[in-house]
Amino acid sequence: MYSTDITLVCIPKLKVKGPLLALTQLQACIKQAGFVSSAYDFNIWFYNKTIDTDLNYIWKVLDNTLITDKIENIKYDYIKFWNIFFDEIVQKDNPKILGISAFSSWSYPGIDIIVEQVKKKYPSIKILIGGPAVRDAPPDKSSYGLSNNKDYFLNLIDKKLIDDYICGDAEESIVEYLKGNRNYPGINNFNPDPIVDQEAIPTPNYDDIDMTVYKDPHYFIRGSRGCVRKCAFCNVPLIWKKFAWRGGEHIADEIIDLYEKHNVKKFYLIDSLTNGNQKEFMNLMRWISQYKKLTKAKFSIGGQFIMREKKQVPDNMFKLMKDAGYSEPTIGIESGSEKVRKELGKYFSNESVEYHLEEMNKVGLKMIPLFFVGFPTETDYDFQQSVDILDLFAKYPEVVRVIHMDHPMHVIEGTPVAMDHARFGILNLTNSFMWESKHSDYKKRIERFFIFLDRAIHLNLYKRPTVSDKAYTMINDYKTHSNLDKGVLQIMDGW
Ligand code: B12
Ligand code: SF4
Repeated sequence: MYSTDITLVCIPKLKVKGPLLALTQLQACIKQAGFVSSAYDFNIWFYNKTIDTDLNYIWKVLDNTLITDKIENIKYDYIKFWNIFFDEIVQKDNPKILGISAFSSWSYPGIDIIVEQVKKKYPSIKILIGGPAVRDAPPDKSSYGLSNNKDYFLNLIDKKLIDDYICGDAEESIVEYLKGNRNYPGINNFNPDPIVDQEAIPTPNYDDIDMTVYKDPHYFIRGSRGCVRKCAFCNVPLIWKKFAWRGGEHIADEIIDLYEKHNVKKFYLIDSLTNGNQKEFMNLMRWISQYKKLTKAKFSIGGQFIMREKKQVPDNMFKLMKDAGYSEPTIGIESGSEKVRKELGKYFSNESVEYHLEEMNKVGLKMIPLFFVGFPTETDYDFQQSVDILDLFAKYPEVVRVIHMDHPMHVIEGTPVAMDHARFGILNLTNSFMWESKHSDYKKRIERFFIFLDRAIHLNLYKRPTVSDKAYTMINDYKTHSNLDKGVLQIMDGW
């Protein structure tokens, strides 16, 4: 009887723009090693089945049913849909192993239900879990109330709800796992080896994926892992100790290969920063723009980009980005204060911000600037500089349509700010959002958050509905304090 060695699935709640890269990337590695595998996106399947039903509310940006204990409210339906989905897979593929991708702690409520169902209905199928959430440091305590992330996976093993887990990038370890090598770094332990040769990883395999079920299909590409900077608030250097990259030509070949096979319209580079290696970034832009010139191919590329000082920027970079279709990079500006930017680990000046806006405007590029308020050293004066710099962005409406800010400063486990409270002046930390410094407490940071965004709304740089549910939680949190600021309350009333 036909049987796959492993069937991979990703689960809600994810965006519905394409399958997680992990599915197609791991598929390619598994198939290259000669094993039989398949991959399915339960997220989009469930979305398409429920979006026109009474359950459509679970997909709203602000709804947290799928990512918290509230999943209990829809457990009956969730189980029903999962069983229809998985029964079909079992009939078709008869998998020996089910591999589930745990994307973040948002995946835990779904995992809890799925593993119980699979173990009940199909006890002979082994369950393997991997993904960015399988780490010793908690990804996001606040969303699931866990104090130790490791325990989540160890408990699942103890309860025999899963058989194994893999921590870290798994392009190599999943193949070793399938070969029966359980002693490989990262398999059932939290000490994976980094993948040094990024170019040895094959092109993602989309053979099993029906991209027509996505409304605005994106194909994800991995150009690099890790980062060249070590910003005090960020966990990327913690997850990937060394920056590892692929050559620009190598990435371009993959993009072109996928484009020619699947007529792709939108690519998204998942790199934490696409221009970490500036030479290879320029090569990538050059190859893609030349290809486009020769073939008249039309596709866009998205991704995250770091700003540098003007003198470090190659002359023709903006033009090449435009020609390559990398037309709206996301850029971490973080603060309007150069002092705070330096303290948090970003070293570009406001002059450089203006230079980027000007040059991008000239060639017709856009950008999505990222900001946050309340870095521990941010004084009232620094905060005012953040509010003021919005005027600069508003001067370039063709470049900046929207700025992005989800929540005030969040002290993530394992990051420099979390490891060295004294250096950053962090006091009385209750949780990642609730702590004090000489310059702010949680209440003040909520005020700054709303004042900043209110100014952005006035300048047509921000639209309320795109914010995550955290902002609304903060309104409730704010109202538990005394001495509330009338102006801020007024802003909140408008939300
Ligand atoms: C793209 C992205 C998103 C997109 C997702 C797009 C989509 N299609 O849904 C969006 C914007 C929606 C998003 C949202 C969030 N994200 Co995000 N995101 C990323 C990003 C930039 C890339 C992910 C990716 O595709 N990587 C490439 C693939 C190949 O790598 P991978 O997914 O890690 O998979 C590898 C391994 O994990 C493993 N693996 C994966 N699945 C499986 C399955 C099995 C069985 C096995 C064995 C192994 C395995 O092997 C893969 C190959 O090496 C990463 C950071 C990064 N640079 O990787 C953050 C990241 C994954 N996100 C993160 C977080 C916290 C979130 C949010 C919770 C943020 C928030 N508060 O809103 C949400 C939660 C979303 C959710 N649904 O759970 C964290 C996760 C941290 C953690 N340890 O949990 C990361 C690492 C960012 C960070 N610096 O902290 N994200
Ligand atoms: S915030 Fe961006 S630039 Fe800074 S360390 Fe994280 S990924 Fe790198």
